[in-house]
Amino acid sequence: MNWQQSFDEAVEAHLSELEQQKKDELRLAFGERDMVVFDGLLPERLRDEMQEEALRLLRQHGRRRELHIQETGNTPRYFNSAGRQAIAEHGRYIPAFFASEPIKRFLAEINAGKPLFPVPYEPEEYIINSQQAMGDTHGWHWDDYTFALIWIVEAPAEGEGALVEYIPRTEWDRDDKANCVQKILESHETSRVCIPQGHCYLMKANTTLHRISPLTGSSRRTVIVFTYASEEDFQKDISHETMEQIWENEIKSGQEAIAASGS
Ligand SMILES: O=C(O)CCC(=O)C(=O)O
Ligand SMILES: [Fe+2]
Repeated sequence: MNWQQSFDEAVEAHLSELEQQKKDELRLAFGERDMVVFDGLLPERLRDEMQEEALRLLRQHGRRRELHIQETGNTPRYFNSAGRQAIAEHGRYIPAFFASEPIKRFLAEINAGKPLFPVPYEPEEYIINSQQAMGDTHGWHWDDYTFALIWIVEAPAEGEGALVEYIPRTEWDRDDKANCVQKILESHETSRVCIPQGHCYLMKANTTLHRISPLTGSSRRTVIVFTYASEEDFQKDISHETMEQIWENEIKSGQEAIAASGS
């Protein structure tokens, strides 16, 4: 049995023990808010190994990001980050999680039976982000693809900010980049939640305006971001300006590596 098969077998056995009532609750909550927080997605051993892997990859391959993104009204991105390429090369658990069929099937159940697909754009498959300096924040934005599954590896201490703030069922008006975020903030109420370590949340991130508020203390908040596409995403012409700005050098060097290998 190869690594992916043994990972999937352990996940499948674990998820088969989850009660139908729990799954129904998650589906209803996601249907209402396009966002749901839960835990117990992985058996404890895999959860701990994946979290340790994320911290190791962040230590060894993390890079500082400090920029503002024009497409979302100049909102800030201040955090440390390890990208998809480094994770794919040096990680085992995170790539296996992303490719796991039992996990995708489980997420599809939460999504009222509609399937989730791997994104057709490698740099967005999975990323590790970490707010670790005072003021670090992942500013207001929408994602390019429909679904984000975010795994909390380190949660901020209570009262130290770094909350998930979100406004579901909102549209990214790319024809009004300068004001699109501000207009929504002024006309909608913001929900906010602190998500504990080892928990995760599923969000319809392309139609939910969201941010991680500034870290106000000395604790850290570290996450693994997994991105999945909906069937509709494949009918759209999705651009990747935000990712390309945050990951400019890595994406270029990845393309160079592909060009050099002749594929
Ligand atoms: O850190 C989080 O919980 C969200 C990250 C996020 O929104 C993103 O990477 O697009
Ligand atoms: Fe996002």
